[in-house]
Amino acid sequence: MKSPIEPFRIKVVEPVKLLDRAERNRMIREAGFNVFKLPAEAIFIDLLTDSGTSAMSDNQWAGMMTGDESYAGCRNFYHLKETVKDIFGFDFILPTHQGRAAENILFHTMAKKGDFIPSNIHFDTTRANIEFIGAVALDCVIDEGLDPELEHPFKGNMDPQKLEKVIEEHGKENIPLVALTITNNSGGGQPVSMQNIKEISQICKKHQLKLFIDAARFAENAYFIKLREEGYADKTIHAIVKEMFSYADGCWVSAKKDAMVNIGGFIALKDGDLFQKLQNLLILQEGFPTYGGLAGRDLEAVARGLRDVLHEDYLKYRIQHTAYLANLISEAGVPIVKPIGGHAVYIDAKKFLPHIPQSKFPGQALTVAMYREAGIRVVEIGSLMFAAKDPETGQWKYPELELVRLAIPRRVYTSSHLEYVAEAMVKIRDKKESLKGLKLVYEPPFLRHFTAEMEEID
Ligand code: P71
Repeated sequence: MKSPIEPFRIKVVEPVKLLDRAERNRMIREAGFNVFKLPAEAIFIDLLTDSGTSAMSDNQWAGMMTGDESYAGCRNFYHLKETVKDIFGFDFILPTHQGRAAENILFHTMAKKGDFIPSNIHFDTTRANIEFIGAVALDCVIDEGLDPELEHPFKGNMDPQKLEKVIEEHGKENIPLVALTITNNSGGGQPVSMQNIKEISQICKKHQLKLFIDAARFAENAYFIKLREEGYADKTIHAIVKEMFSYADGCWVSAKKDAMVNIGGFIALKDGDLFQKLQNLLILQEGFPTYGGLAGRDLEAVARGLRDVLHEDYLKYRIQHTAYLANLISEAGVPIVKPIGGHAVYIDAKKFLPHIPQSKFPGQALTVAMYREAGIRVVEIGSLMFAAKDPETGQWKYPELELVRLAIPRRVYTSSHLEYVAEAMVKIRDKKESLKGLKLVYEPPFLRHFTAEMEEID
């Protein structure tokens, strides 16, 4: 596969430095073999997340200088409101400082203890916000979406029958809203089809339920619809996005992904009464409704980023860029999740390192090896992140999937950076039997992957 051509040129550069091997060994040891504890300056290529790590365009940076920092009614809010109306079709918008703040406000206002909230797969922060109020987050993705090797064009789809069953079992009065995560991050960045959005929306309408979209990667999803779904090849991304959201009552957005800003988020919706209710909590927790936890300049960068991301040449490059890395890794015989998602490549660590059992964290062993070998930071999405002790038996339960995610920041790394990452993978492949498992020496009570400390097992 040829490397895709970047549809931009580089105007500002940020130096990155590769520490030598001895220093990398020292750094990872001092970090307790936890890459979240590494200082970013010790990293050469950072694929920890695509969230808030993108490069803004000259147009976005120029917009930052037009920030109106008035407490109430700043012009950038009106620009963002108009942009959201034009792209998503929603009349009401509430800015938040990032995605999880939008989730907190939405679920605290709409849901209560004992409620049920179905989604294809809830992202971690969504699930945590739902569980925090005592409600239950239910994943209803199609069965194909749970098999890492199966090829399916829309593995992020929700199973309509699973949704109907949830409604029948728990009662529509206990379901404040149905959610759809596009693209489906926890399922490998897989898209949801237009047909599926439409079908889920029809089920919601039939039961008078509200449908909300977790739209962090809405443009990547729209591009997959254009590529893979019949009838959309000749439509613009703008038209596809408009149609996607026409089936929903609202959405929440972490603008740190497809809106290509370093911080920001929002809720957008149709219903004016619900907007009023959400606004009360927004004022309490985030700020006045025309800035909601952001500076005027940040609002402007979001408004401009939402337009930038609709450019088809950008999206074509974006999806090909991710696929370029995925194909290089896959051709080297390293097992990856298929088909290739929008924002990241996921490696199947259980299959790649069969000599390390899940109790010794094979995903984390590979994560450590990537840093040691080449100064690359990736993230484990496996037993370190998700294994839980059964409260009754005291036995550890390990997740089905043991993945390592290589998330690609937008407009930041060139194809030669990606080739360097793939070369590091090849070197690790050739000595994979020598990779060691790990044991925990410090473990916090929840979200342990962020602060846990480990040691290597000889
Ligand atoms: C990602 C993140 C960011 C992250 C979050 C938690 C731990 C590590 C990294 C954030 C998402 C997301 C979706 C679909 C809502 C949020 C929260 N993803 N929905 O993938 O992917 O947004 O980070 O702005 O609060 O690395 P927020």
